[in-house]
Amino acid sequence: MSKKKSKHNGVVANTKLNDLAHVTTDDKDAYLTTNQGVRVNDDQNSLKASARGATLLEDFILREKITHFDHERIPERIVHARGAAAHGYFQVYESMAPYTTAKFLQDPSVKTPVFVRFSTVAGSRGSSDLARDARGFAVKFYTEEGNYDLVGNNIPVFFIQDAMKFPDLIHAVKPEPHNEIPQAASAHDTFWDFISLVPESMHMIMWVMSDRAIPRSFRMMDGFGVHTFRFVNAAGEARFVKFHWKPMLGVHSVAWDEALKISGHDPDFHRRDLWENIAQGDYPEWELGVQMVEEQDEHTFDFDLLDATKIIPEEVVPVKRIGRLTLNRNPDNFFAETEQVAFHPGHIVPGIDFTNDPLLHGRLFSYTDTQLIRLGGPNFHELPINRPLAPLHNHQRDGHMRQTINRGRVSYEPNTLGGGCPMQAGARLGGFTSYAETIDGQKVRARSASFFDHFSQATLFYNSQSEPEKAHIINALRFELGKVETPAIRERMLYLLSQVDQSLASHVAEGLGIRVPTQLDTPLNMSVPADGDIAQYQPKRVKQAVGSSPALSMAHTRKDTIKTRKIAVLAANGFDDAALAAIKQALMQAGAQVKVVAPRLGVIRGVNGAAVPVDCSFLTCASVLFDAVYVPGGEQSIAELLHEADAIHFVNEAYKHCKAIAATGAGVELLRAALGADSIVGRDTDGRQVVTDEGVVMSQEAQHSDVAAAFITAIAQHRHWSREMKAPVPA
Ligand code: HDE
Repeated sequence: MSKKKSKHNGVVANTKLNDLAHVTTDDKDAYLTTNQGVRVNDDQNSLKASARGATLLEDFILREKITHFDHERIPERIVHARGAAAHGYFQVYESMAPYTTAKFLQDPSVKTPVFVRFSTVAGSRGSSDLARDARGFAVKFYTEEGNYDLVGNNIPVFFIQDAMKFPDLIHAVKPEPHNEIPQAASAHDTFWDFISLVPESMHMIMWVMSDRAIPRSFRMMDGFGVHTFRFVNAAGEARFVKFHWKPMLGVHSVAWDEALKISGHDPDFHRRDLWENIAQGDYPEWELGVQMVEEQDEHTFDFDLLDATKIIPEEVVPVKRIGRLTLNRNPDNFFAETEQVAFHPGHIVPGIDFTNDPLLHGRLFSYTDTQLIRLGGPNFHELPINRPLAPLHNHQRDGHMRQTINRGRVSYEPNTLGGGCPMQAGARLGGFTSYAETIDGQKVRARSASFFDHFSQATLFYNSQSEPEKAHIINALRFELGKVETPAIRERMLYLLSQVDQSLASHVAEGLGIRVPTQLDTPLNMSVPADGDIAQYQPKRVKQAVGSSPALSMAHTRKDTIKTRKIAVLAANGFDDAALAAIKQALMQAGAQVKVVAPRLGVIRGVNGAAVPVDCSFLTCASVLFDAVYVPGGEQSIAELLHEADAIHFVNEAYKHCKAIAATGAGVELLRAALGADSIVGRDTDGRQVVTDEGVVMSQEAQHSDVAAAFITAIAQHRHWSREMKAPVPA
């Protein structure tokens, strides 16, 4: 284990990578051996009694190889099975000493190594990245004081308030047990049956039915610690804290139709996007933000800080940005690192502490328990990816796959034979000391009355969305409930939605072809103890401090960069190479990635003779894998593309998904063929000017110097959702 420190007495950026290097191997110039190191002479044939004879049990090489193969799999995570991860580092902007003693939050010159895993929740390991789902955002900080895990999601609230309901929630959302259908989807009866009976889920439902649940990229989504934690400073003063990760590229999502198609064209879309961008040096970055609340203000909110179905609106308590996370290295081995990494919200360091959130407390039990079955025993912390960089000394011994060789006869405390070692460390020596919170109460199975406002923040979320975002939520609910086969579940859900927003419920009902019920036969909340007071468990609205929170809408996210955006160029032989070169240069200068899509693979030649390699053909990629499309002119190229149904479909589909589209010279003809004369194309009257409208940029001039800038502005908007309000595009 490396103890290397920088001159600032901090952990240097790559300390964890140095640590992993000790166990990382490659096979360059090596001979094939068994696991015992014996060189293998024939890896093609098993040992037989004559060439056509029976295989001999004696063949220890065959037996070892097949036995190891038979045991290659471990149970996938029960939730968050599908994921991708990367290494990087975290750096604080300025000392957080006034608020916390956590060492990795003190010195801006210290780069703390991290390993970050993103995931979907419901699907199996091999499911599509683009499922409608929350995304896990789990960060392991290898700090000087031990590992700190911030195991969050890209949604700031959760479905349920108490850990007791977690297995029920997950059983409901997972594929149904009789036929294991559907994979990685909440659009089925058992999920909505459960949700319709658990109104505390309504706030989270608004988020997962919004486009937040279909991110454009892991690199373009928020992260949240969800629970309220505590910061504790050197004076022992505590403050409540909520954690936020804010992506430097803004928060962006794809369209639902697009998500469905990406799942077919590239189910590894998010995984690939993360991998490729890190590999090419476009390192994803997030800022860590904190919302801090003084202890004495605990009860000043219109919700309970311990209730994981609530946010603190940013307009009420601003987010202070305190540091930056950079992911700059892909793992070497998916299984050893991404699959075996074991996160745990209970992995905290001095200066950070828990609150009494009952969901968090269940998690504090669950994560070690799950590793025991997944990773096979109590020594999972010794796996290289899980090992802290901080030195580790205790009297825990033995167990499956123990790696450490502990010297000496002492494995107990107190002892004299070992000189009393390892010694307890007082708080001043960095020993973890729990915050001395006063707890005085009766032992009860109950839920606090302060947890029963189930709808106000769902309404706040809905009210804070732009019109296109609201339309997407309505469509998502129409889709999900449309897949539900039991009419009573649909009706119940509509009633619940009417408690969030009447017009939302009516719009969804219209799509389902039924009415919103005006009352229910049973109480709203059916999650009630057998002898509980049903009335006490029913939702109660509390007046909110804000009616709308702009921070909740992706419409207000960062829209001033096209860095790492993927732009497709549609071209064939005879394309206008000068026009392409100019636009490509401008796009790449702004940080975008440009790919040439053509009828066939190989090389295409421009009118001026330039030879351009084709990145993919219409068969091997699709518009849904790109952020924008450019069609350069060139009569011959456009003539060929006009006969290529896939080229027309490409433009059409990009338009349908509200992406930026540019065309120059004869390229405008392809737009006309795809979008029709009634579209913006028809408005290009004199042909010389640059026409831009809702993200479509074109000029009939072969090269117009204003096209690139207008196109870049259009791409930076991410999507031009206003197009959806017009005639639907059949793509
Ligand atoms: Fe988890 N969760 N969870 N969870 N969770 C797991 O631990 C659990 C919850 C989250 O990339 C499991 O190692 C319970 C909230 C992430 O490896 C398991 C409850 C949030 C990951 C588990 C929750 C999360 C997990 C499965 C309710 C957002 C993936 C595999 C009491 C703040 C971490 C594993 C990774 C994984 C239990 C609720 C986030 C079974 C019991 C709320 C990001 O232990």
